[in-house]
Amino acid sequence: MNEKYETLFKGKMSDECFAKLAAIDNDEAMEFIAHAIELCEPESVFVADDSDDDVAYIRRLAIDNKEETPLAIEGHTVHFDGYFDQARKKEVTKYLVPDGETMDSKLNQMPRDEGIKEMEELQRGAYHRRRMLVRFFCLGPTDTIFAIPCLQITDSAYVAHSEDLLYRRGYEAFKDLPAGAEFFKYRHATGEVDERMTSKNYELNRVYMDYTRNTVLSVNTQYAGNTVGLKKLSLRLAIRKADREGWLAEHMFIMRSNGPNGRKTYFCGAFPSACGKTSTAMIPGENIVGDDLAYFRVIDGQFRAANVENGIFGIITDVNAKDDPVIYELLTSPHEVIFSNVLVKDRKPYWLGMDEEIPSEGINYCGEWKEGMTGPDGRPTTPSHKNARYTVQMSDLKNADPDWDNPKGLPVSGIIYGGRDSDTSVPVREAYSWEHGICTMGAMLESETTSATIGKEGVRVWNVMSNMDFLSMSVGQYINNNLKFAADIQRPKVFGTNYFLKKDGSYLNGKRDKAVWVKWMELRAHNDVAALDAGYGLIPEYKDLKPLFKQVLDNEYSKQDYIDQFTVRIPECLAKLDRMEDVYATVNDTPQAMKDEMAAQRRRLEKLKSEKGEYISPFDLQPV
Ligand code: SPV
Ligand code: MN
Repeated sequence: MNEKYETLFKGKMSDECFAKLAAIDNDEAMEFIAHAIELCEPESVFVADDSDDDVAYIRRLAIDNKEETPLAIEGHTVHFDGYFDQARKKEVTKYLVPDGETMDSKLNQMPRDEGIKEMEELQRGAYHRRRMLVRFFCLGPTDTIFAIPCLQITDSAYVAHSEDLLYRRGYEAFKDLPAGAEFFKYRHATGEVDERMTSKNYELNRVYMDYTRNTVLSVNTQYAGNTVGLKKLSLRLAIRKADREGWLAEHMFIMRSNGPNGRKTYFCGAFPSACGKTSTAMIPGENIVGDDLAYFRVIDGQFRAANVENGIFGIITDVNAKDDPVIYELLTSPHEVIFSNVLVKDRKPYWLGMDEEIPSEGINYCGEWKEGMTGPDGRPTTPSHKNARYTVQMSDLKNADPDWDNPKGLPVSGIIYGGRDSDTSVPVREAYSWEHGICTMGAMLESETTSATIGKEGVRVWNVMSNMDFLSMSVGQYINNNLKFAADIQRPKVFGTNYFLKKDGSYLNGKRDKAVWVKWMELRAHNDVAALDAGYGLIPEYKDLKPLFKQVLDNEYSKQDYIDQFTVRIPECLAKLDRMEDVYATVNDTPQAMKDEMAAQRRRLEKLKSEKGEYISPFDLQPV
């Protein structure tokens, strides 16, 4: 190791920690760590390896630092983010673009020099009287083609603890890293804190992606979506890396559906926040591989997906014993769980939709809370935040697929794009082809806004493959990468779902109906049942759904329910096409395939309309 680093490191850390760095001795990593010390001026530095002792130290530190507080059940802690720091913040999340480079104008960006200067000013001295933590992790299964080594620097033990639950350990992999090998790195600083250990200067929250250096810098925030480097900060870097190398990085769950005679069928699904993503990945009787991020590669002539993560950072709102039994049990028994932004009373966590009486006072994201209280912005408050979450590890999930860490990933039979609308799309439909699915389901995905992104709720927004917030290239290029991927092998079928159709203001489907849609997709993936041509995709026949409702939910599925749910709503489908044509008119590089698929969809829907009217019962459609 070069002498300058050696002197600097030895002055800030124990001999043991120094030895851990000396065993790595990667110039780029050492330079990044040295710069963080010089800039942020920590009182001391702790370097963790992959040992259980180091992981336990971080867990304890989160409690000693008062970033987490133990709850009554063993292994449970609660963490609070600041009142104004309850979700990702798009406005302050920017790409740093170097001189001479350009980026698509739809992406939030600023000149690199300016961004680095601002970030360094905000982070200068930010670790005063604090301990800097140096952590090594791995995205994807370690020592595989999927693996991306990552180096995280932070002064937040909550961030490092969350990463221990959510990601695979990566110190050993760093020791073996060849010089010049690519890795991702992050530097997060909490900034000045208030008495609740949340950032005082939340208006100076910044998240800057220095993508030409595979680096993300963030400051004055605790919320995991802004601080946990390996989650959404990495996804943006991974999308660019995948583009350079010819694979795909997606905002998708991976799950296994169990078909007839022990058949295992894997699905990946992209659902914008709060559209039923985790609950689809967690359907009782099926198996989860991962709930948020997937990398796709062609391996041995197969389309395969690996879980990027090792755990779940899930929305806790509406998790209850009836709707999400597996998660609910995990959250109410002794396992390692970090609850965030729930209500705590007498060391017990409470959240909206848990199906239990919620106390009228306690500690929550507002501090000391009482029913009827307004927040510092004058807005009404809730007992727990709608975006309150839990963090748990895969190995604690009873329904984890034993093969979830397969070094080759898992073979994908279907991709699901899950939108949210009350009046347009049927609960489940299948695309005619990969191109049709990517263009009219993935690239036309829409959802009503929810609490996971700060801003107005309840507005229908376009969200390409549910990856819009994380695109680090133009929309056209990203869609094209999806269209081109794995073109010379058999690709998965593509499906679209919508769990949120309404009639007279009430939902047309129960929360558990998604279990039936998944079973139908499983049968379709193997061409076991026929389907009806609805002009914008293929939909189930009543005769196939009726026995599935009986088998999966023990429900009698009525013809009327089927008609209400699967009527083809031509005016609404055409209105959606109008919206999408307007949207894509503003995209500079809309792929020709996208224009062709939209035009063909319009022709099919117009033809159906002229033959059968505006609202077509599924009983009037032909099987294909
Ligand atoms: C999402 O909002 O899509 C999440 C949570 O998975 S966050 O970490 O905020 O991105
Ligand atoms: Mn997500």
